[in-house]
Amino acid sequence: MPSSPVFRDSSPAYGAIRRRSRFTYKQLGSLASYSTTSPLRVIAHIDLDAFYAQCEMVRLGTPEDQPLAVQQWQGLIAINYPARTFGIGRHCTVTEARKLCPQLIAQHVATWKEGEEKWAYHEDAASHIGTHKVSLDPYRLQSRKILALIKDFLPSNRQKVEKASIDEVFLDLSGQIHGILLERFPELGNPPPYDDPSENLPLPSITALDWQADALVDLDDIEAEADDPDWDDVAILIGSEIVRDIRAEVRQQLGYTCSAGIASNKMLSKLGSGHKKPNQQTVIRNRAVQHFLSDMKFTKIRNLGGKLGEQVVSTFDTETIKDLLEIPVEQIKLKLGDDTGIWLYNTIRGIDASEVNSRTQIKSMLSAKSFRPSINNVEQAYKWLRIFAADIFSRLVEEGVLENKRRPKTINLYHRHGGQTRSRSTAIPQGKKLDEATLIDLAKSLMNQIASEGRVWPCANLSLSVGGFEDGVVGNMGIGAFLVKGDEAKGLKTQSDASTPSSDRPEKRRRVEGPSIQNFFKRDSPYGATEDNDSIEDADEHQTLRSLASHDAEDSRKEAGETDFVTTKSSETRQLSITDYMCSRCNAGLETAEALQSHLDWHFAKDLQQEEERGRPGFASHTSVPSDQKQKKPGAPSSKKSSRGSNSKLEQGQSRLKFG
Ligand code: TTP
Ligand code: CA
Ligand code: CA
Repeated sequence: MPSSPVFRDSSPAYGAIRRRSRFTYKQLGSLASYSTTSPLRVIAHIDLDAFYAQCEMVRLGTPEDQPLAVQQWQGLIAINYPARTFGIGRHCTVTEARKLCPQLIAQHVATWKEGEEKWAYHEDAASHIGTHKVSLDPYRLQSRKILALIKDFLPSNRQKVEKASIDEVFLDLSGQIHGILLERFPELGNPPPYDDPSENLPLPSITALDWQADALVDLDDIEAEADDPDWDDVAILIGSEIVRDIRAEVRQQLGYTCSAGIASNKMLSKLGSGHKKPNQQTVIRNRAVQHFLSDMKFTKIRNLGGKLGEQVVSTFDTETIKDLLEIPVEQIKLKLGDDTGIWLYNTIRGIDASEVNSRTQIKSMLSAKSFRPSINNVEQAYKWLRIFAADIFSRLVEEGVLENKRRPKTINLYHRHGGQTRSRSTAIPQGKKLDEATLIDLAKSLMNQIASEGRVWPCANLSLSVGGFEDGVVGNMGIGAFLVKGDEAKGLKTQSDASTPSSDRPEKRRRVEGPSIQNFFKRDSPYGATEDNDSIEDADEHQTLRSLASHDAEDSRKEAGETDFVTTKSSETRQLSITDYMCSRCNAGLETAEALQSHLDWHFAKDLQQEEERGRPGFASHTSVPSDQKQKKPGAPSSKKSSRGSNSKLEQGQSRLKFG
């Protein structure tokens, strides 16, 4: 039977069902206020294609079809799509990659050379792992430019943009779409019948939507494709138009291609952006969600890639969403606890009410290096501390430390010797302008304190971090403070709040915890409560672990934005497959024991950093603080020391696990 809209409208049987929208006036209104429960909500996730590789291509003016990979020591950390057609992946060494594709350009990442003041692209960097440290500054810079362009593209009062990692953002387009809907469909502006907002809207006055070249996920019920669209379809279509325009703008202005997902929430949009790559966007309409999810492994969902996902697999003995859908919520709650259970139950049904969080303030910065071979004296350590300080200071300058916009309160040094880790931290003097020399002096003095304990050499890892960021003091802002308007004025309000005596206020205010599921993730993975991780500029309190890390060797991947990252190569004598070593905390697969150790160092340093930021004395789950150090003298630097005993959590990850 033909089912044209005309036919249905004229048929009493259909007409009765379909004359009005499934959505109410009230729900339409909730779109304007970015309500996370609005059924018309539209969220987009944009992820840059082969990001570091594209950065190098743009910088070098490389032709589009030229295979190019970004090299870090002997490994590859980003591979452009032309190079991928040769079978080159992150698992390849440079040598292997060149065999697969002799015309490959392997561009080494920029490095800080021991003793130099600034990072640079050094021709011979790959052979100097001992004296160079990776700099990701060039990529951060591009990342910032892209983010700024995306923001600028959106109406100034509608910029709900969350930076989720160095190469991805979430956009909540709801407010903007609400405006466009009212413009295009003036009938929506009419008052509801009987002035009752719970009345259903009229159906959209169009029957066919033009999705252009978007990858459209099939509907749950294929036959339903012939049905008239409802307002959620129209809203998501407008969302996909906006995203298409943004992508074109990024391409045109800055030369980058990206992929995107458009859906009703963050989880789905993120899955969407990875669905078709490169340079494509995928739309997941509400009516297509079940179909989209049903054949998927739930470990692909953000937050389920790591330890939690593994727990779910072993608890319910399945990897598929389809199987999990059969399990009653009570049973899931029983096994995983109420919060996690409910979260999982909703998630596999495509339900996710998490907010797109547009705060973009950094919470901490970390600069670190794992030494192979280890370093043996304080002079060598100083050389690295100078580089760390320069690295951190250059990022502080970008954060506006010179203008006193924001400044860190504490500095922390983490040191590893053998199985033992030590950390010292101290306050950064607040009275005077913060400069690089001050950071170096503080770092050296922390180093001296650690060294004075004896038995600290050889040292296998040093990490320097600053944290406890505070907004600048209004009184110091000079005349500029009187010449502000709009958003800036709002910013100032925050600053003056922050300058009240309780120095922790801004951080505290942001630390409004969501349900305890958030805490579960915090402990579970370095990527925190979202899939994302080490977002460098967006330190979201809900994702405490996503702070600023500029690691070295294997560690730059942590800025990538993926839960299930693979490590880069660190040694030429690699025999084990990439997943031979698993991190017990986040399930990352590491290829060598050293890489795993570096990775664990990273967790450890991040944990310490967080504890410092929270001002909590304890660190029970990961370290044992010697009793003589538990009592901290007022004003004395805090000190932490731990040894990874057999009962230590970190030790577990060192066991060798075989996965295929
Ligand atoms: P991804 O977004 O995971 O990957 P990608 O942008 O290279 O490729 P895709 O087109 O599939 O999105 O990571 C972003 C950048 O982070 C990547 O270009 C390099 C860096 N990175 C690492 O350094 N190591 C890693 O293991 C991963 C996964 C990423
Ligand atoms: Ca990417
Ligand atoms: Ca990414």
